[in-house]
Amino acid sequence: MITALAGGVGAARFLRGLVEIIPQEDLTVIVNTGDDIELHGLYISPDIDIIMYTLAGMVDEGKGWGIRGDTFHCLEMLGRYGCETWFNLGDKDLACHIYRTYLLRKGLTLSEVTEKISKALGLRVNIIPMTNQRFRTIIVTDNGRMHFQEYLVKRRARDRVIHVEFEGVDEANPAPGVLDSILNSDAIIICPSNPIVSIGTILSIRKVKDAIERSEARVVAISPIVGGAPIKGPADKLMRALGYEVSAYGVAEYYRSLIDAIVIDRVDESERLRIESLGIKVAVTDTIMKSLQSKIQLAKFVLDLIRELP
Ligand code: FO1
Repeated sequence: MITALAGGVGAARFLRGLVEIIPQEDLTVIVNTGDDIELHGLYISPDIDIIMYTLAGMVDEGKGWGIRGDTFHCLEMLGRYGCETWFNLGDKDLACHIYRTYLLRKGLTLSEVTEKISKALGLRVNIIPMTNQRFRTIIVTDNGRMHFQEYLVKRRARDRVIHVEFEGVDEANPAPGVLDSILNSDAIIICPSNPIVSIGTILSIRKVKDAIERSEARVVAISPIVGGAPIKGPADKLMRALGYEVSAYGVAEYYRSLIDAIVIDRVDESERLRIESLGIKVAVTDTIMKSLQSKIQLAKFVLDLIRELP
């Protein structure tokens, strides 16, 4: 059994390769919900949707989110009614948010809803939100406090980040299945996602971090920072704001108490010795995932590395 900790696009691309080489039933994905947002009366869970759409082969590969070939007629009409349209919700994508919101209002939990939607999309992977409780990532900037999506999408990450807050962290319990999966897995993979706002949110739930520390599973991270910059998204700005070096080394340092090994890109090979000095094994390969072949290759590399770990 394998447990993966995941954010959105980078994680989904890696997992797309992984499900080509292991049975879907053997994989549990614990997904960040700090990015979740309510818009137009609907509950949107972007990272869960990105993972589901990607594994179901429906995602818009170019953007990494949303559904391939989707149209935006509903959003256009919402704009005519004066609603905000900065968050691009496609017509087919909206069906997921409508159904999710309907089920949540009926009293189902986010994990029950996620299971229903992922099964309906034909998936056999166990996709679990990190928590069923309200949890929001708030970015504190020189321009005020704002929801993560407002910082990233509406304001295009242009504000200077001062601090990151996790609203609801003190009350958040892991969703059912999260701790069991961590404690009963042979391996835990930290996907190439934003360390601060995708994986950091999951680890901010004390019981989750404790379970990973206690687990006998081998823990491997894949660096989302390549050549000193994130493959996608604002990880550089957030890492810098929190005092981490924007490098594969900075990622290793962030995960230091949890991981046995880290996979870094060939361009970062020169960081090997510094990372090894933290007591972390380093494995070097190509980590940029453009084609399905490259995703499978990276997944195989990670599985081989896990097998080699003591
Ligand atoms: N990202 C954008 O950059 N612009 C968007 O308009 C946008 C809309 C969107 C709609 C549904 C969805 O599931 C994801 C969407 N994303 C959009 C991606 C999302 O903001 C982030 O990439 C994740 O939250 C970070 O993992």
